[in-house]
Amino acid sequence: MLTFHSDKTSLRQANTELHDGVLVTPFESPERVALILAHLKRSQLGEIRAPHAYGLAPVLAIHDKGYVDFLESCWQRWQAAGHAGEAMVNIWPARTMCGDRIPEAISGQLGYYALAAETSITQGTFDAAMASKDVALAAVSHTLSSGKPSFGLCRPPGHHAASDQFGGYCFFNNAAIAAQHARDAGKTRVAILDVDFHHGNGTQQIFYDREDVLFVSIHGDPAVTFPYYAGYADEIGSGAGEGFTVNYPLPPGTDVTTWLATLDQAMARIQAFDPELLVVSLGVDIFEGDPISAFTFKSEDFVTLGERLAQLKQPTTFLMEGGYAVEDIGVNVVNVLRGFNGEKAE
Ligand code: OKP
Ligand code: ZN
Repeated sequence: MLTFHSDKTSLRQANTELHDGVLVTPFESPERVALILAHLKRSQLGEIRAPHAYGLAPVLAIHDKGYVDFLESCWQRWQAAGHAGEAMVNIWPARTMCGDRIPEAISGQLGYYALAAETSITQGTFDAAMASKDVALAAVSHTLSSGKPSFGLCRPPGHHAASDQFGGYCFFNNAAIAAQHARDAGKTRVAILDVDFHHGNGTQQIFYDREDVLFVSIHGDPAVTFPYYAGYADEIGSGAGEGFTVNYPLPPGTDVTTWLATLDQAMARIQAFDPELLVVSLGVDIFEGDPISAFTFKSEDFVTLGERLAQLKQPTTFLMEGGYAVEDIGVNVVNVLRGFNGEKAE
């Protein structure tokens, strides 16, 4: 399977994440990509290619222009305002305020454009996000032109990024940008299956009222886990999009048998939709050893996941989302891709 990767994804080198009330080194680190790449090479999964630059047009097909301008200028403006640390949010347009005004000051704009506080913005964040969506676009373009599967080693991840909000380590919604690219290339129906432990609230929001992009997600129950305010089973889409958002929240600690039985339901829904392309938001944070998640996949279970997904017999693009157990991240990702290819675990 062809992998797409860009060295520029390592330009995101944030030092701080607000976690459990402490500023820690971010879980979403550049090492994640390095370790996946090393393992892809070791297991000879196939060629690794760099994407070309697709520019901002495919981003603006999904994201608000004011939001993109904000991301591009945020770090400069934060520094110009004389703030000492990395750019991070500490005030929001909360439910009890009007909320629709965009303030002038960078601190106020951060609250307008942020959906969570853990994710800081710093030098290189925008460039890495641009590289990440280029990886997604190159991967999906390869699948579109060849019908063959591909893997986009995106970083930063994308599925929490909404049309005009960043957070949960995400800035541009890579899966949404790729799906829209496929629509613009003439594919009528695109399915996005999100298997990351966390609900892809951004992807859901972007396509909530659309019937041409099916969004199906299996994730930790938002009643007790991030992102808390989206991913409930009764969120099914709206207007023309009603029935084209499908959420399977599962309790923390859910075993692999239950998870795979849920995948069967998700796949039945995808089959009924009859897509022309499948985009998999591939988070391997469903692994038992993940430091911030609570499902129980073992490394060999990722092979089973890949095998099951191959049964959909769709042109498929895998895009990297989460996964923070760095020692195991390479084997877990490669196992999904091997399973999909009909190969055994190592
Ligand atoms: C990004 B992706 C854990 C809080 C969670 C943010 C999680 C972002 C996950 N104590 N904070 O979906 O893997
Ligand atoms: Zn996740």
